[in-house]
Amino acid sequence: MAELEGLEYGKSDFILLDEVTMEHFMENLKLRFEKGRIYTFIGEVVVSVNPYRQLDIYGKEAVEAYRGRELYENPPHLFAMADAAYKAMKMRAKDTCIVISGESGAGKTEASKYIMQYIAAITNPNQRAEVESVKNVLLKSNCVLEAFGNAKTNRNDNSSRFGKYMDINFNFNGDPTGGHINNYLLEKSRVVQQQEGERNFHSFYQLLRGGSQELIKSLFLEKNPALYVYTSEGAASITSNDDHSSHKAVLNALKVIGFTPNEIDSIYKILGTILHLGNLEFTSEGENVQVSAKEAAEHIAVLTSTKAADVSKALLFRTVATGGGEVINKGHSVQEASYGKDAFVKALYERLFSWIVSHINTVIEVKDYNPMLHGKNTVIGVLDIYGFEIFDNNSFEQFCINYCNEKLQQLFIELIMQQEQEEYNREGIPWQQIEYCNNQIIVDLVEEPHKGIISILEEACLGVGKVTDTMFLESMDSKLSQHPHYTSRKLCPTDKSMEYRRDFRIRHYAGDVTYSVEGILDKNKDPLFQDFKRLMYNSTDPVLRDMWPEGRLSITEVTKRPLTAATLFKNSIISLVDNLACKVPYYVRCIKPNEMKSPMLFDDARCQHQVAYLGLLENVRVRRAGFAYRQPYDRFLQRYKMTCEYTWPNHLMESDKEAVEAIVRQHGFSESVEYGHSKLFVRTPRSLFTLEQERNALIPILVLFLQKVWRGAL
Ligand code: AOV
Ligand code: MG
Repeated sequence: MAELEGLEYGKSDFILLDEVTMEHFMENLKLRFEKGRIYTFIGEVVVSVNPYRQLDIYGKEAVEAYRGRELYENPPHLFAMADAAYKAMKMRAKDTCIVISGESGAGKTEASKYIMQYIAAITNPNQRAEVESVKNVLLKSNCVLEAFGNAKTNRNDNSSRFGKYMDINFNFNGDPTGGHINNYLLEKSRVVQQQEGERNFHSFYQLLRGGSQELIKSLFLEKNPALYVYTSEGAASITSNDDHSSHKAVLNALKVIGFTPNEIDSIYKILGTILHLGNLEFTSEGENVQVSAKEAAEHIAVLTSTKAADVSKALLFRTVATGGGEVINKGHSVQEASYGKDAFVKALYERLFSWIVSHINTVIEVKDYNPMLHGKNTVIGVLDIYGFEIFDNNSFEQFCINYCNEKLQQLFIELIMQQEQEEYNREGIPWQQIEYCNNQIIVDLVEEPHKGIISILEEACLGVGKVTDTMFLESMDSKLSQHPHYTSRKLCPTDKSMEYRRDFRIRHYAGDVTYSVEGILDKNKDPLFQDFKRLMYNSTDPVLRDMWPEGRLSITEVTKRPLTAATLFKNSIISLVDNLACKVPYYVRCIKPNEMKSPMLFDDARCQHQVAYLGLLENVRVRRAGFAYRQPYDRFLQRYKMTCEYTWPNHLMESDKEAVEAIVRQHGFSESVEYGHSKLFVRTPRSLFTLEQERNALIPILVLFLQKVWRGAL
């Protein structure tokens, strides 16, 4: 057994605090952070503080120390929790999930990777080739998805700009047999525009800095991100990632996953197309709008396997069906053309990303699984989404991201409370009500049918006539002005035209966020001219064609208006939450220690704010009001029977429960336990530590004794 931590590292479980106050909580959290102990338990929940430096705690030795152990046997660690989730899945055949939450830059994505690495390390001891290959693809998929879905923001150099939920499937042996990735709302507006100091998705810089001369030339590019409109903002900004070496790693990962050389070519051609589109401008001569650089349109045609004339036509004209069924080409204004181009670029990237995810899914999907033959197929799901974020300018994307975090907080509260209550009822132990700060009211503000913000937004987008962003805001003001978590405010005039920039503010569980309504209807409607869809569908590149199936429709058969982006997102998040709610949940609550990405600084106020809104103190209270540890009688007995003369080697009592009572009595901690129907509930883990120590001291004596017995000496 690995050495337990000494007291100089503070309390390894917040349940052991002398008093549950914010002051004591923060003191312990800070002490542990400063001593390099970034993980602390609250029962089974892991609280993690981002160390912003590499710690030597994830290697092979650590894996061995945690493999198959009980949670309290080792210092707190992600591995301890991953092992608990794995054991629950394997031994009890339960689907489990690991939900990682915390604000942007708090360490969620890193945690999810360590958890996956641990699961990969402890499974498939027989090194079966097909299992190894599944594990390899699961691990490599991270690298690819991060390249295409992460970017440097002002809060995090490697910020996830999409939500990811990955199911790993296991067979009855507990070995991974496959998996499935669900991705949620990629922040595609980043492709065409980034805030000051931020970057586009990593994939572009990796290509431009790390791509071979030959590849770059074949895409008609040059190795310099500053030359391209879409990458120039972030060209000079530094990240902790090395774009050059990442390109090689991604290329290798794509190959390992099973993308063919042609498919990999197509991926890079799409990135190249996007960069060329970014540099393309429109000019007008009278009525006539033209593409500024003919060459760019030609390059785009080559890269997308289409004709240059068709590319120009899709960029400059729109095909419309008149009332009489006649089809005409209507020329764009310069503004319409450049708006259309941006929408096309965003769609190209989004579809590329979704196509990559679905391609990975076809490779890792469980094939030929026969439950009659192979036993129950169980799942561990790992959720790593974009964290709560507040920028100087918050828009539609932040609104969606923060709503998603609101939903997960709600799920946490429900499950933690519910789980405890249910277990107490099941075991016949009285339950004591604890007040929790419930954020349901904010969730309702956003998602309630007919009344919530998303419904009002949907209504504004689908309304007849021209509805403006300001009209949407007015509609919200009139419907929500009484809501305690909603405020609308007028800011100062932004320019001489005396137009008012208008915002609304939501009081979120994690803080107040002011959202701008500028462009919000458009982002929600997310329109794209049909002409681009047809252009892509008519490409001779099978990958592109595959991404744009609806381009097959002719102008007169165009489908009815789909649901808007926010409603689609809401539906996907609701089904995600439903899916998580039917699994046994494990939680990692990540905290960001400072805004400077510094390994030294523990910003008390920032940390305390996070502890408060994550509800960690209430979490400790719930666990403490009840019992810190609980174990089925048979398991408890198995482990500690050697420490009691009445139970060693076997007890003669009527039930395991009575035998456990004998152990507890002998060690003098009867006051701190309750006996449930099937489990022993222990109020503080200290009693268990004593038992553990005694057990450890006895093991060598016992081994010696058994050796003598075997040798016939006794
Ligand atoms: P996030 O996933 O929570 O933010 P990350 O997991 O990307 O945050 O962490 C941000 C950065 O902090 C990483 O790139 C590392 O440099 C560092 N870091 C985090 N955890 C560790 C760790 N355990 N050990 C060492 N360094 C770490 V966001 O995706 O923006 O919400 O959307
Ligand atoms: Mg992340």
